[in-house]
Amino acid sequence: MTTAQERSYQALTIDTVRSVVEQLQYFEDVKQLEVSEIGDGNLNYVFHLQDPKTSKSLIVKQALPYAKVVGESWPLTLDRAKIEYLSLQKAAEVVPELVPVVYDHDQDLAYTVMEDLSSHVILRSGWIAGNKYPELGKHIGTYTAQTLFHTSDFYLHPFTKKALVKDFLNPELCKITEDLVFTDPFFDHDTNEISDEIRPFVVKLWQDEELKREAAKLKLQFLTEAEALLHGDLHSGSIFVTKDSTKVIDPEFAFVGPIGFDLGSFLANLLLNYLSQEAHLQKSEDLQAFRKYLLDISQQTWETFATQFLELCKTKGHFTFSSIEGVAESFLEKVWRDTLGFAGCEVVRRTIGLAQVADLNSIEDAPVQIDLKQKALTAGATLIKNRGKVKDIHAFLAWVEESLT
Ligand code: SR1
Ligand code: MG
Repeated sequence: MTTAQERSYQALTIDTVRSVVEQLQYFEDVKQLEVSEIGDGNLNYVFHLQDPKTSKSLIVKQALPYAKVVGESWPLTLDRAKIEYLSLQKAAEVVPELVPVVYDHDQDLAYTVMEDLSSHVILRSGWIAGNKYPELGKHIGTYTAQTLFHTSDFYLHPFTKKALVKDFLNPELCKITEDLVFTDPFFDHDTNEISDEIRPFVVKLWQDEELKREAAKLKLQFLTEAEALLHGDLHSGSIFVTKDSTKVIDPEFAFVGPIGFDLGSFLANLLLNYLSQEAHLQKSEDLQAFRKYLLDISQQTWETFATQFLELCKTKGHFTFSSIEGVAESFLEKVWRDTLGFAGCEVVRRTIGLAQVADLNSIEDAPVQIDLKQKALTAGATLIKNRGKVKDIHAFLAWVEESLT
């Protein structure tokens, strides 16, 4: 069925995209703009517009009515553009320095005009190249603590919270996650991409009843726990960085869900990079130093998140029980457990599922790639099954050093 919104929708082109920025009066003459389509994600068009005289530039991101990664055979709601726009607005209320500036949004054409972040690089590419971003842990810890606390029941009036849940219902994009993260990788599903060499290893995972039981519990949590407004897809491809700046982009999967999902997605993609560095960094001292950096980032992320979230609960919380010793603390223990479990699911799906990661797939030495994928799968399964046993960030760091180094 075609919705009214889809009837007035047209995909923008290199030529027509100029007209959508004209009314902003940001550029002197839109006819002079140099325009290119630079989208390399799975779902959208991303146009880069630049005035060659002044070097002023903007990004126009437009949702397509299907998933670009698969093609027109996979229709996908345009509502995600509005969800992304609203989510960026919400994040800008509490962490404006950690998200791109948004200039305009059109619901019918499903585009958003935003700050050009070409001075930054995508974190995944930066990490694969072995570059360090020292502020990243503090930034992602702050981003998660501030966005998640301020949209949780610890802060919001129950009526406001329910309205938030309603405003951010995102059933189609949630279904993608429910399938691609929490279901398909645990079964012999045709969305998976599994080479013949690792298939026998994966078949053993599919026979692991305990793994499936625990993955099912995590999927049920994702389906039912409306704890806070999540980014919903916080992997290293959704983060732009420089040495001292971090910008979180692409919250089109935003919805009100379990807090550990955002932290778990970030941690999982960090772990995948940690593993892959065995192939990317040749010198053992470089490898050791980079892995130490990644562990420091994971520690700083969790500690910044937990410290700020707890402090906010005690000082700004409207939840009647917040001041009772142990209430916020035990909630954070639950979030930690969930973080590990969700990280495990993300590691598994990024290794054998539909949307895999360049960290592993760019490794040219096939036997090394196969070995690292098997290590990743073992690590993911361990996190899912043992999430209740890895008590804190220190135990997690010790486990990574012992099992993945
Ligand atoms: C069909 S979309 C595949 C993946 O790309 C997005 O970035 C999400 O991670 C999704 O799971
Ligand atoms: Mg994305």
